[in-house]
Amino acid sequence: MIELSKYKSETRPDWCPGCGDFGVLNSLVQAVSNLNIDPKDLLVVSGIGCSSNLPGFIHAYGFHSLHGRALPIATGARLANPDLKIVVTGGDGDGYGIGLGHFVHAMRRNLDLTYIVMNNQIYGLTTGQASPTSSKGFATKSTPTGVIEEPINPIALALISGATFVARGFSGDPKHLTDLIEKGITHKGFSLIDVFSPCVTWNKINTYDYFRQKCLKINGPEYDTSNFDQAFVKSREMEPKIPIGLFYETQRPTYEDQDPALKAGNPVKAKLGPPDTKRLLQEFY
Ligand SMILES: Cc1ncc(C[n+]2csc(CCOP(=O)(O)OP(=O)(O)O)c2C)c(N)n1
Ligand code: SF4
Ligand SMILES: [Mg+2]
Repeated sequence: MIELSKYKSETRPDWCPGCGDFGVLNSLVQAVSNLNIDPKDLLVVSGIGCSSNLPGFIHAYGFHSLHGRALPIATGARLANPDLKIVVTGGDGDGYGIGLGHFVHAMRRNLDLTYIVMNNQIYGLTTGQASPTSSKGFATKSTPTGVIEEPINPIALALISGATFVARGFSGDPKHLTDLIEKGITHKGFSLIDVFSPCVTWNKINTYDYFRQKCLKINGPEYDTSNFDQAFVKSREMEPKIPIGLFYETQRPTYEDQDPALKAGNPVKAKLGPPDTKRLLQEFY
């Protein structure tokens, strides 16, 4: 286990006191420490939002990118250096709104990425507009008479899009969340960990108390995490309780395993020098 202090950033989190994202950061740090992942071997990529500020608050490689574009950046990093552990972090607006297309494509490709979405069901950074996971009827700054649309179900969407590890946690239960993050990072392939991470400033409905009463852990011998159909049924449960835990895990080849360009080895470790023009020309004969 690597000491927790090794991941301590010089930048202190600028989140509101009590923000759920603190619990996610702590769980992530605990998970990488438990897994002995040295900061030099870890890259944390994000988009834009309160939650997307996270890479600044952990001592590792970091990339705070553009709104909704964390997954394409992480894809590039993954293909450039398949030896890195890559964790992608962001919010529900970032990943399930503007970045939704990238989310679906990353899952069908089964890139070896761990995607942690701090789902507070609101746009926190921009001061409280409805997000794609805001509940129907929720009155926000942008929906004063209540949200009209049905919310996105990220768990169901991940399952049908080909994610090979699909889980949901709650930032108010850091031990459980740490375990899910550890399993997600260890899993080879695309891992989604959707996390209920309350925004204490702009969402007065989906609070810590609300989730403490509402969440129920998936467990018991009757639940088989390799059973896709059972996971899909579970993903649609919202009443009377919302399941948290590991919904589904399976193995299939990753994009990196199949990419012909990577057969020659890790690109960042390739020898630099003039191109082998003879070999390149031979390809055209
Ligand atoms: C292209 C683009 N569109 C819109 C914005 C404005 N913007 C910044 S963060 C954000 C939403 C943040 O919500 P979420 O991803 O849920 O993160 P949270 O702040 O809730 O953690 C928006 C709309 C932007 N920065 N860039
Ligand atoms: S506005 Fe909400 S999401 Fe943003 S830091 Fe504050 S509590 Fe967290
Ligand atoms: Mg949000």
